[in-house]
Amino acid sequence: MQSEMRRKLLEIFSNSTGEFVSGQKISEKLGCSRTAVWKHIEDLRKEGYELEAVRRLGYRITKKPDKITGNEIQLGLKTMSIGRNVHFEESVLSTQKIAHRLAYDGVPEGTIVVTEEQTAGRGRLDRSWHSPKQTGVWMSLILRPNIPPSSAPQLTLLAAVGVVQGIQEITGLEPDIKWPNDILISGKKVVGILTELQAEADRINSVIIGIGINVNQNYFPEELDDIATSLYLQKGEIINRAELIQSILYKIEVLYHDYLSNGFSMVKLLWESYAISIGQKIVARTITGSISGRALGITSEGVLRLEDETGVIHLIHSADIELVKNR
Ligand code: BTX
Repeated sequence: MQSEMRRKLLEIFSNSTGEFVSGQKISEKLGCSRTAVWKHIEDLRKEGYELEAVRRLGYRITKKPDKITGNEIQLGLKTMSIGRNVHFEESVLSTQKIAHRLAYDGVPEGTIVVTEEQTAGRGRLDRSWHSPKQTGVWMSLILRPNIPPSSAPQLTLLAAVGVVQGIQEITGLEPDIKWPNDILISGKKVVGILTELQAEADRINSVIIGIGINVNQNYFPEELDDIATSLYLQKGEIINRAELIQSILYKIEVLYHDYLSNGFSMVKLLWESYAISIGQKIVARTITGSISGRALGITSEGVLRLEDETGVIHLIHSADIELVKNR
């Protein structure tokens, strides 16, 4: 089916919010014959949509396929700018790489890069991010805030809050955040966030926020088995990834608008309410060594404050955090 026809047809169903739409109405809106409508409906079925057809009432979609191409993300998306421009590819090395190129080329703020599979997904410090086919959300979001580069870590925390809120809304699960960028459920990592900058000394050109969510995996490779989990494994149900992306993008947009108008305080409050490391004994492993102590909270820049055993307060900009279990 022509992609324009397909988009229009899906839009008609999306606007009818689950009610039947008559064949007559569809043929008028698409400007084609009833026979052509029937053919388009059959094409949707072939693509994995389930449709109910009732004489005199018409058609309605009863189940959408679990796809995350641009159309599926945009139909039903409530945002104004975030996710309005979608760059989708079936398989990529890393969505970050593509987003860097697009950001450099000047795409609008809010553009997202989404894929079904990454063959060289990246974590922080050149670590790899396991991104198997059709099971996760692997996406990069391009923002262009007018803030100094030193404030960019705040956006990692903002994205983490948005992702937690989206997961809560769609699944009812209650994830925790571990500073700065891990989202955990039952102590296992379900989301990783990687924030990268294109910036000059005192000015940000763009912030590229990479978000990796384990959604429908039912197993992990041995090396990740102890530390990783998916929403499916936690909830026991397949989760619709397009709806999850829509919810997360909306939450991020609301937070981002508030952040640009009123500053970091709202995000900070929300972030602290989801954070598990605050108030606890932790070990922070930085590239220069390890520091153990109690996590006091984050600064207004999003930097972690850690008090060691001698009472000295350290500001941690980047580290891996391990929670120390109370004996
Ligand atoms: P991180 O450095 O905090 O985490 C990477 C570590 O997490 C790995 O060394 C491994 O131990 C573990 N890990 C790898 N894959 C997974 C997984 N699927 N689930 C749980 N644990 C895993 C976190 O970095 C930042 C990840 C960002 C990923 C997104 S996906 C879209 C975008 N494109 C891209 O290449 N990266 C980002």
